[in-house]
Amino acid sequence: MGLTKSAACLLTILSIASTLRAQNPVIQTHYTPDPAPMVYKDKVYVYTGDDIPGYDFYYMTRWRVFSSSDMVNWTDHGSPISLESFSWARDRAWAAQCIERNGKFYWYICAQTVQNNMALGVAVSDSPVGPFKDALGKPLITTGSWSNIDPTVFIDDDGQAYLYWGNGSLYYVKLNKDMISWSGDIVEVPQTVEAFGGVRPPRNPENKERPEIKDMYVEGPWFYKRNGKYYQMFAGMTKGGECLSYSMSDKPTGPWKYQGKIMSEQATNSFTNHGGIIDFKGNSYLFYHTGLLPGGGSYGRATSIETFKYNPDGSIPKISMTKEGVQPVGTLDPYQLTKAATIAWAEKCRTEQDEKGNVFVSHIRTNGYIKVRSVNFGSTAPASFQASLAAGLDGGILEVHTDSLNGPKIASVNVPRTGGWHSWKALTEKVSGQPTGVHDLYFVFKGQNITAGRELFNFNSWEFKR
Ligand code: FUB
Repeated sequence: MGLTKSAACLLTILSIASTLRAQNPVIQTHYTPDPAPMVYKDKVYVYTGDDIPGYDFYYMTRWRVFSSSDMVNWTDHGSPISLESFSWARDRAWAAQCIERNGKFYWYICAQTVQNNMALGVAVSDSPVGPFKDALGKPLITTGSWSNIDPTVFIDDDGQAYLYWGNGSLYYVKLNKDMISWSGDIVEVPQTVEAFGGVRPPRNPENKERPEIKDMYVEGPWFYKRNGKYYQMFAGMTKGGECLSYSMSDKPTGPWKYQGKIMSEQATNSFTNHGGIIDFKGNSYLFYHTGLLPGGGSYGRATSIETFKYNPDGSIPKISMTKEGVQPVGTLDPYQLTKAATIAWAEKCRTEQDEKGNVFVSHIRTNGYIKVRSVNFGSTAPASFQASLAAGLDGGILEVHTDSLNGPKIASVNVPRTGGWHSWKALTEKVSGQPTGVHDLYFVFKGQNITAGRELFNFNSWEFKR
């Protein structure tokens, strides 16, 4: 039976309303697989890969980093490292994790070497967002194995750092204090049912009847400690794809005890899942990826986040993916210069990085928009709004609305041709409507006359003034 016109109209309204509430995937301007969150000072940084859908494999050439102080507005810091940063790497910029030690940031990556196996490398920086450079000029771990992927790193309370990694097998080494060398042997963790819920069945072409596997360690380890217990989250196996499972131990090197699945049999639209867990501002968060960003799939994955509460015994509950994601844990100060690439949700635009590393919003089209959540105007309304904009051709209009796409319009900036797509001009307009208190802001992009359907302008930063 067909839908009546009014039922169809209601469904459209409900679907638009749910898109406007959506917070997952948290980045819409790029595909961001293999999220690795890091808390540093009052911010969360998430280090991700960069999927390029359309290649029918995990074709990845760079890594990306984003930061947030409220868990909903994410600032894009671009791509500080790529395969080109490592002279020994030729392909497969796969999963990675960054950690801070003594004011330096160590970003452990994996990549395919010129000898055609996989190896782990490490890049170093004085800042969590780079610039990073290859710390060694050669791999940190290279054994000629395809298993050398997905590094995860943790520094224990006694100062000993551990690097775990592996696909199919799980390995670790003890890192030295310099974080770019290691001591002792590479240890392979025994794969047992007790440790990881199951074991990989032996490859035997005769054995057509494969035993059903409840779970097993596949890849993507995430190693951390909480309340004296060590956790090893990993991509496990479930019907038709990967799930997220975990094991626990009283020691950093095991023995591990399988605890169960955290996220399993969800409609993620991706064969793989890969996660990271942090505590931030009193909440616990699971970062994972799905293929649910439009145009995505198993080779176009994007970071999502859910909040959860540990059970009193430290075990992790089952977590379901949601479209709504997480709630803000802070507000944004509109009187500070904010990069336009600080985004809670974006449509019909992307972000881009110039040769100096400046990240801005680009590919802006008519009726596209950026949503920024929880903007606190305080008790005195702003008098003016200023934005840094550039247009190589006709330009367009940047409208600022509060609360919803069609909410009160508090400013409207006509963007002229500025002399180039990177010729930034600070344009100021009066603010109307006296906004005070906390609002979501919508920066809505409009074309003028014949510009509909084309790229309108680039957007670098914004601020309000009293
Ligand atoms: O992103 C490429 C690979 O897919 C990662 O290294 C694995 O963990 C899986 O997510």
